[in-house]
Amino acid sequence: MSALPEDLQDLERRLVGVQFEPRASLGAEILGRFQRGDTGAPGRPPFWLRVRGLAAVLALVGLGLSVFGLFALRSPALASVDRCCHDFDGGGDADDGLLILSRAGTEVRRLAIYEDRDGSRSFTPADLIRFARSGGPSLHAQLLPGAITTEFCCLDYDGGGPDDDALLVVGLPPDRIAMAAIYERRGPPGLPAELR
Ligand SMILES: [Ca+2]
Ligand SMILES: [Ca+2]
Ligand SMILES: [Ca+2]
Repeated sequence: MSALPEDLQDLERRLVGVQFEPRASLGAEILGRFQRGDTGAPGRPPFWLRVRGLAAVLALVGLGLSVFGLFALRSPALASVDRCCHDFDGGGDADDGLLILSRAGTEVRRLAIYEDRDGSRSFTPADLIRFARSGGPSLHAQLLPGAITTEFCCLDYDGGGPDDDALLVVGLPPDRIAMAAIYERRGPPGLPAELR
């Protein structure tokens, strides 16, 4: 075995004497990375980055749902109208209100007339329904002598926007209503084209 040259022998001794010891702060550094969720695994984004990505996806989904909800709420399919107060029943006091649920500007789904008992000038639980119907116009009481037919014009009763609707009420004073329907007023008073 040939002996190493003098200069290489010195280098060998120094290499043998080298000892690898972790620095005192290494444990804390590793623990810190773990607590931050940084696995350091190659080819995989850090945990916090994945959480951020998930949050972004959820935010986008939420935004989509919100926009959908907004469109659903703003859907022009149905409109509700609450008009108060007039003397619809002929009793003498302007204490009656009209409720209508309709396809905006067209078909009337529900129509009701209430007495605004609490004076709120809107339909509230304290009020009394005097007349209610679903679907098309129909007679709810026999046309007794003394029935009064009154036209109220013109307001936006169907929720279509313009104040172009008339309300026709057959009242039995002082507080009964036999029939109520609305129609679009086109031209001078006369027979309505279509009661709704
Ligand atoms: Ca009344
Ligand atoms: Ca009320
Ligand atoms: Ca209308």
